[in-house]
Amino acid sequence: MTVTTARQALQSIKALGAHFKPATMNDDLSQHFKTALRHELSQCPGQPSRDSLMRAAAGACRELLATRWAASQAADRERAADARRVHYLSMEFLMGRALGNALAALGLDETLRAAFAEQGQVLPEVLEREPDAALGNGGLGRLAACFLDSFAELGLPSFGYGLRYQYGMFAQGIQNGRQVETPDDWMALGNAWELPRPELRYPVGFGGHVRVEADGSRHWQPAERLIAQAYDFIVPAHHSERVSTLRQWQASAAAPIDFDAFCRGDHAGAARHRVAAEAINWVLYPDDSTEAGRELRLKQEALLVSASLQDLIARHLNEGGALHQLGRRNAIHLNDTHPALAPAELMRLLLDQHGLGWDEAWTITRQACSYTNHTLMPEALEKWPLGMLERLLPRHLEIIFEINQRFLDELRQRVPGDEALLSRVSLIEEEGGYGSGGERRVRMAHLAIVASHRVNGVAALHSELMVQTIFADFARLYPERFINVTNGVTPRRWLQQANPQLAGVLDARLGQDWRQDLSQLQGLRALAADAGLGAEFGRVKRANKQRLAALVGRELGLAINPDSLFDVQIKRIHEYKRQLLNLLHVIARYQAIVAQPDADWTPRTVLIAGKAASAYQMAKSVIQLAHDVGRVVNSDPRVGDKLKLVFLPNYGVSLAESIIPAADLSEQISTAGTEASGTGNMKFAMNGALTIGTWDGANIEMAEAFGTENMFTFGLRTEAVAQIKALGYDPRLYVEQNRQLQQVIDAIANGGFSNGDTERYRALVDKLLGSDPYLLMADFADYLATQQRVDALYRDPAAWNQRAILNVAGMGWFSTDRTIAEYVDKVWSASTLG
Ligand code: 26V
Repeated sequence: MTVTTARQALQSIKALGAHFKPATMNDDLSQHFKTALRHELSQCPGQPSRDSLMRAAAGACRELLATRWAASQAADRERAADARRVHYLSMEFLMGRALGNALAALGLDETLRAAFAEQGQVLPEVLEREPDAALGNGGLGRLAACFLDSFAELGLPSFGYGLRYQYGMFAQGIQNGRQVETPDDWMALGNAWELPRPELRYPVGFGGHVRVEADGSRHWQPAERLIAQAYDFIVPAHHSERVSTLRQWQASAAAPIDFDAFCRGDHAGAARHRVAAEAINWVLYPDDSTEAGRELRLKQEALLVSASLQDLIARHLNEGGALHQLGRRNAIHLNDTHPALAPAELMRLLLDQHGLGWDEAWTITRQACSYTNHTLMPEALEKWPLGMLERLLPRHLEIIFEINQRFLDELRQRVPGDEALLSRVSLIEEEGGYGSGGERRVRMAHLAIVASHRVNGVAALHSELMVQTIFADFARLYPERFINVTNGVTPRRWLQQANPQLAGVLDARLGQDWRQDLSQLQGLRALAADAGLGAEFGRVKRANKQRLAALVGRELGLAINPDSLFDVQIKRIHEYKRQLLNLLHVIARYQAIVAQPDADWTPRTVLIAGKAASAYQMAKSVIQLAHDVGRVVNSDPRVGDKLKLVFLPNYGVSLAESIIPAADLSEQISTAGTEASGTGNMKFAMNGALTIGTWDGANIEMAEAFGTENMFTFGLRTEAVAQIKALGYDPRLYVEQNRQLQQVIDAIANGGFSNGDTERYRALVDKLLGSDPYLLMADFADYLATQQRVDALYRDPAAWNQRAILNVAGMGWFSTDRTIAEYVDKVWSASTLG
């Protein structure tokens, strides 16, 4: 590895010419706050509500940060010639709340704590009034948000580019144990963190045809023209006055209302095209398993890409950059394939609008572009039907065909006679591919790879599997293109803000610099056996658990015991993540307790939270089973405190911030080889939870960092999974040989948790006994045995706390500051271009 600490990270980034000025922290927030509060109160006089205080505080921070933001932009402009700017294109940024982060960044939380106290309010309750900006589905979106924090912190000249969704991730309600989805109207009361930029507007076209001019040049005549306008979401640094930008696009129709239709009284008809344009920004797609809305999704992707690239080119030219330098001065990063139309759009802009020739345009494109893959699941690899592209983006399709033809021609020279290879790597999938419905489709990942100078996976194992499986042909052809950059999380949000008490303990032992240089956590290693520190860890955990228990009481009316072991699994509900394996363990434990109520049980509270994609029936069935099992277990008088199962609804960033610091045990139990990285695993370990996990994703690197003996690992490893499948896996054999497993499955199948209804879980049980593609049956026995080792260690608090300290001590590597420094080193700096 080339970069080991945040200090080195800073060096790399300074080499890019970043502007980095330490914060002075003397801005007069109180003055801004008082003015903003006066405005709030002029509208609703009397004692200010928590909402008014929250808005006044956000307004005040915004004033201060907007000034810093302007200075950051000016500094980057001055350095444009020697600082390569990074443009991070992502359909998702899962930002969560911003006020607590802004106050921490400005170093003014105490000032506001006092100001709120004057109004009879406490800070955390005011902060809770802010809705989450939930503009992402899960890990990929949250990673992008952590990246923005590190961009600011490290002073990296950069833009995040996304869409300004009106409704973010759906709100999850539970009715009769089932998930119900409702729109998340997160901006209903405004959004203090965005600065509208009416002067930054770009045209974006759809449909129409391509006109061929007399000189052979080609020009697209779109049938529909939209305008994309910028809204800048501001992201503050914590140890400097830098403010980074997330630029989000809002679509509207270029044409005004149809006046004739309006005058005829056809008001809806007069505005139909406007509604269609605005629909692009309505929702974040929560679903990767339905056909519905695919066309709208493609329009979203095209709008993001087109507006962002026009903005980039305009800035480059305004700053005096020459076109041929565009790729050297600007990095364009594709966060998965969702923005993978970018190379086609960049080629179009360079060829058709700026008059470059193909070769020059292609050199620039390949210099600029890089791509991160976030999943090996074949069903998540985007492929767009040719018919749809032809209809909406005819010029882009032509360009994709030409990229493909030149790429395949080059290959024919390099590897003559291998037609099978050509058809495997072609950007165009012929009819008959998985889920194609008999249509030809563009493989977006192939486009991203061919157009990028670097392609990376997000954890060591994932990057290895990526080049051995889905991208094996490309990796053989272009080995130097494929690298690993292991994910991280921002310690500012996930340690400092989420767990202020633990942060205090770290400050007392290590000083405060770990916030900027997380590798300093390793200083805890020498203190792991210090009984005093162990006791402090224990006290902090106990207090966090008490707060979470109070939240569970408030939200669900359920009493949980803060002295029980808090065993937590929070993440999107997906079969490969195996929440069902967790439930099988809960059922087995329940049955064992009922059989022997007087045995010496280690009390446990199992907490699960997560959303299921709205069309993903199997995931929804798992949520229902969690509720059914919870109802039975939690109300059984023979069980009492020995076991509780809690499903916390409406999982999101803010809920994670409450849950993670309170966890004793972190469940990271995906089938080996399926979880690309995981980042929740990192947040838990950083907060002193121990992990029960498979040898998968970043679990592996975490175990290596803090010692495999300090993680509860279990289950088949990747090679064993492949082997067992190759030999013909039969889940029934495992069930027949394991009486406990047999009883668990029987109880579900026989309606033991569904009031005798044997239909409810038939599909779920059939799948477990039939194909069981994620090998729950094969891993069950080892999982249960490992859970017993967890119980045993938990009964020895000193030993448990010592391990918790060692876990935290080993997490220094997993900061996004280190991740971003690696991207700069290996992907984004001009030196990677050769
Ligand atoms: C695909 C689609 C398809 C269209 C509809 C919306 C949608 C949304 C997301 C996806 C792909 C999601 C891939 C993803 O989130 N991967 C996660 O990335 C994390 C950050 O690298 C990583 O820690 C997780 O292991 C990985 O599952």
